[in-house]
Amino acid sequence: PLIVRRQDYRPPDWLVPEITLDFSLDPVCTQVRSILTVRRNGEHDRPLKLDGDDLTPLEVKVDGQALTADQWSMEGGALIVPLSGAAHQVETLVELAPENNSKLMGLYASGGLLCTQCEAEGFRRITFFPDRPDVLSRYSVRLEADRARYPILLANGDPIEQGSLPEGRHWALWTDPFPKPCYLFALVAGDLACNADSFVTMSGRTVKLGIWVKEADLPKTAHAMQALKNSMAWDERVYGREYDLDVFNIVAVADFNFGAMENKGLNIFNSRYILADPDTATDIDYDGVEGVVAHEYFHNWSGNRVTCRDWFQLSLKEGFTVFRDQDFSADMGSAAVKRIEDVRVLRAAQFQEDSGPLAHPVRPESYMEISNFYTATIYNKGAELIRMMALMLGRDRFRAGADLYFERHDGQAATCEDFVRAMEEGGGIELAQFRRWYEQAGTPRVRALLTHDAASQTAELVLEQTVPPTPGQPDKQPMAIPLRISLFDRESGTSRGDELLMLTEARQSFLFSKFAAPPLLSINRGFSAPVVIETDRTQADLAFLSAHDDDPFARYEAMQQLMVNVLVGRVGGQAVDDAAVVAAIRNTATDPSLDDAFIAEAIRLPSEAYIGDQLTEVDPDAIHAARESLQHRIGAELEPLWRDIHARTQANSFSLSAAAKGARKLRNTALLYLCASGIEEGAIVAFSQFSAADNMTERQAALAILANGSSAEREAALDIFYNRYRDDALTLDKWFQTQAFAFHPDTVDLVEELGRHPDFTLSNPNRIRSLYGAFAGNQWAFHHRSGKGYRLVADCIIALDKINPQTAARLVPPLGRWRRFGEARAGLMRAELQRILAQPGLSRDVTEQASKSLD
Ligand code: HT7
Ligand code: ZN
Repeated sequence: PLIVRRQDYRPPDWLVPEITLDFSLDPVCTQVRSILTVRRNGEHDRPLKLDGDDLTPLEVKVDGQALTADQWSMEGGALIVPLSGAAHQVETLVELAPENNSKLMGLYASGGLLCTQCEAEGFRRITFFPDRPDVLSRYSVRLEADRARYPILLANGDPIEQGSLPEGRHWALWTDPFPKPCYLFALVAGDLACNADSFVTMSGRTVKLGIWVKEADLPKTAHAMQALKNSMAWDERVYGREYDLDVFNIVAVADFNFGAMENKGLNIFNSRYILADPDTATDIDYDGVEGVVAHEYFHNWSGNRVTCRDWFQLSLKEGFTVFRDQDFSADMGSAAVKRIEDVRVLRAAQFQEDSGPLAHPVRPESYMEISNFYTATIYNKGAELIRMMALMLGRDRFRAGADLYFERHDGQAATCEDFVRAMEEGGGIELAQFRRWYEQAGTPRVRALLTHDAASQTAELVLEQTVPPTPGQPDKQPMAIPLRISLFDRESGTSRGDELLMLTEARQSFLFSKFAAPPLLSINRGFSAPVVIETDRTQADLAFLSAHDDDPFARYEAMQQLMVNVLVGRVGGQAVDDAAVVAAIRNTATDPSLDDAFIAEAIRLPSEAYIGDQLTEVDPDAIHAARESLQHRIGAELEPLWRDIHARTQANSFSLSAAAKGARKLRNTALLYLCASGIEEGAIVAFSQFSAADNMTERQAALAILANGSSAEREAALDIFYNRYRDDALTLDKWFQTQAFAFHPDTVDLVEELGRHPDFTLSNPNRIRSLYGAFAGNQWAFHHRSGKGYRLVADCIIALDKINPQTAARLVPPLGRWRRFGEARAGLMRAELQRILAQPGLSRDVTEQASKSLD
């Protein structure tokens, strides 16, 4: 398959300033007539090339004249039309069968609706068009459909007119005044109910807001609507960005390849990021709704008004928008806890990616299939790059840089370089070396050694950085790494405050004066840079920081490191004492100055995968055993404390306040430790929380704890849960997911069985992710020494590739981590990758992921 390279970028040969689309909608046969106003771009004699995927032109006209078959040609799905003049009107007609579109790209049917997904290259499955983000057009869209089946007809922009037609059909006309790339095109037709509201913008315009769902789901849309209004106000307050159309619509659909899509004025969402009520959504789900609604809304400026020149610039919109949504969520709740959660996600997904065969820079150099590049590196590491620039600039100068970026590039398709230059010029900073973050893949490692000289009363901090080799990049240059540090006095437990050090060399030394006694180093506070820090701090040092560090992230980090040291030591066969861990947990859990949410984060054990990431070779069984045994010890040693906390955090009524959410988080952690302690009535306590809970956060946590064991309560709870939610797809996903995540010796067999369950289907990506996605993230179960876990996931990839290659390709990376798992497992994993690659007719999506994973 063809490789697309960043270096080969060339401006489009033809521009399309205007497009008129006419849809006659029907699930079996939809007709799409499009009229493109095309304009030659520069001096050349190249023909017009209109991308197409699985399309057959039924008519081709130029300036109103039908072309004969010899006046156009097809080239790999694209329509080639030689044109003589500087500007023409080109008209095509195609037919689509949305009902048969299982790839969920282009126009497809979901739960009785017709809807679209065009990013990255779905528009070419709807009509012939130059499907690239630097071709911006004004859209006028007419939709026609059966009124009884599709009473609501939505498209981008503002509604202009609507009317009735014979034979029970009706039509609606929408126009979007803002030129946009075709990946932002959208339409929805269906029987939908609306949660209608409004927002008055900073200049006094009233915007009509609509969240469109199935009638029965309307009561579950309140949280999303509030999140939307909060996002609109936040973008005005923090970035001075106002919404620009008269309407903003969101539609929730059940079958969706991703989280959501920021189509101009018509966002389309995976229903799991819209629907929430206490009975079915956990606090994490509620936060997900808020974060994704904000993310898609913020794209209106960072992505839509200023879009990407080409897909290598994807992080321009995604990294910046993730940064914006993280900052928004931090403002809406606890900034400290949000930062901890974001770093946990970064480490779990992006650090893993960066250290494996699929590592790539934030601005990649090449791809086979762009859908494979919607990665944690583009999104989450991309957001960290923006965060580092914001830190180096400070709030006001960062805002000046962002203002310049939006003003300078409004209505344009821009590059990452444009963004960095705007930060340099608007913010007054030089970022030459910093640009390496966009170019070099791999997570930098920083070794920090602090020494003290009593005679001169100075402390010297020596920092050494290395950036590991990654595919195609064997040698790396030093990065510009902003590190927030602080030096603590061991006697008083206080520090002189925060300092920002810029590490730019491979090795650099920093001198600090007036330290009569050796201070203690707190480094990468707030996780100021996405790096791995190595220090020689002792367990006593870490325990000290876990009690005294005034930076919440650093305090959390000290706790984590304390635990990691014990676990890694034990996996390596050392008899490491855990007394410091138990004491630090007791200390943290009883510190009245800390809030419940922070305590829950700080006292939680690192995941099995994270422990594996610290080792040169991962032994999933040894890691599982070590972690379980430490969990048991913490549970048993502090059993009365867990009972107290579990009782104290019980609420009388449900609330979504930060305090109530924090209390639930801590209550679930207390239940986990209490059950891990080995008390006889553990399963009964968990079952009673499961039964009495008035909310999904406590119910699912109790179910997950029971699912780890083999009690009678386990079966009872799973049955109750299934029977209660069997008709609610999003909640039934939790039933599959909880079992796939379970630390149970039989998980691998159970997942095999669940794959044959009548409620399991390969046609719904949420269901696939809840079973196979969750299972592949369960290190102990997935890496079952039999290799059965690998076979199950590979079977799923092979079957799914024929239906939905994009979702299939997302299951490949866990198999690609074979280098880290010892010879026996590596051999089994490689064999599955080879089996996948040997399948006839394999998609480009899976081919790219599997072949790179074997390299
Ligand atoms: N910008 C959106 C990306 C997206 C997507 C990409 C590939 C295939 C399907 C997709 N659905 C949505 C999501 C976002 O980042 O906001
Ligand atoms: Zn996005």
